[in-house]
Amino acid sequence: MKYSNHEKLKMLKIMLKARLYDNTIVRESNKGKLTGMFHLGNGQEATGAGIVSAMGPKDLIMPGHRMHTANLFLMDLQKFTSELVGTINGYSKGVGAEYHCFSIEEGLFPIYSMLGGGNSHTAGYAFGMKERKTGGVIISVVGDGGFTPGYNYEALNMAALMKLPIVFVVENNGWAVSTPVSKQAAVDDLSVRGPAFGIPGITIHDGCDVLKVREAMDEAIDRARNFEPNLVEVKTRRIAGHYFGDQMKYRDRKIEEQEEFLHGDPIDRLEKHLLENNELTLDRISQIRNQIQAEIDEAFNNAYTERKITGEEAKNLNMVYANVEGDLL
Ligand SMILES: Cc1ncc(C[n+]2csc(CCOP(=O)(O)OP(=O)(O)O)c2C)c(N)n1
Ligand SMILES: [Mg+2]
Repeated sequence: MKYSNHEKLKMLKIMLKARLYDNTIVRESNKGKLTGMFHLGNGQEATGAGIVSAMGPKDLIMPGHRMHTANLFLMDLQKFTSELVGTINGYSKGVGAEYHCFSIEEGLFPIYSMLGGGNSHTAGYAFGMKERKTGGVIISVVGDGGFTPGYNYEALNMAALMKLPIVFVVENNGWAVSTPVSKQAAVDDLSVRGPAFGIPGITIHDGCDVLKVREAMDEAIDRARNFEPNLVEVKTRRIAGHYFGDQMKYRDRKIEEQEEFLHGDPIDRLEKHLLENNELTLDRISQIRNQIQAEIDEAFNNAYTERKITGEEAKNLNMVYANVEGDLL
């Protein structure tokens, strides 16, 4: 087996934490304790877990907006939760919420709202990393929808020309809100766009298999570290709506099931693999789940006792923009 038991357990814990966290967002929203717009990653956890478990200490990621695997693996659980609840103890003092919660120090690059446009920012950052010889790589994730606008291709072109230490990841979950990928692209695999600009592109068709994603990311990150930018498309599935509360009237679940749209649950699949190889027991799984859930509950309960940011404070731009001094490089 390519990965040790320790590494596989790490991937399982990353996926479980994100799943239990997303389920907690649903539970707390239903109770009326949590307000805001949330993008859930249920069913897509293998993408984030395969990526972040492959990252080295000097690497950064710009995650997708529903990739809580990355937030929860790299960031402090309490500060992330405080940010979601909107308290001044959060990463961005409660003004960033889920979408704009970042921490460069911990390896998390901010998501740019104009989806896909972040690829230009990360390419620029990769140029800085190369100039400064940090030895790090940046992993730049967008969804299938985010990868549609043209500015993505300027980033691919510049990365290829300047041989930047960057891995572009497209998390293709089949949907951009209510638009299926077949209405956004005339090709089956979005990875063909890499070679068009002179960088390798691969598609992982079974993106719910975390070990396959991890293997591809190990290779992709190695290449990028040697200044060979490349593109990885992960085909996965969006089980939930675009945002929590989306009724998904535009989807026909029966047709999706008939078309074998469902790849299986990535967490169940890894657990099954570990159980069959006697690398894990059912007791241990439930112990791990209970422990993670207790930590999540504690983080939410603490956040509810913290002071929420006021409307006036949220409008204060000094709380949004950093003071940048000196040479950016
Ligand atoms: C350039 C741009 N167009 C539209 C939007 C509005 N929007 C927010 S999320 C989203 C869907 C993005 O789909 P995708 O990139 O596939 O990510 P997914 O939500 O499926 O994870 C859209 C269209 C946006 N943020 N940026
Ligand atoms: Mg999508």
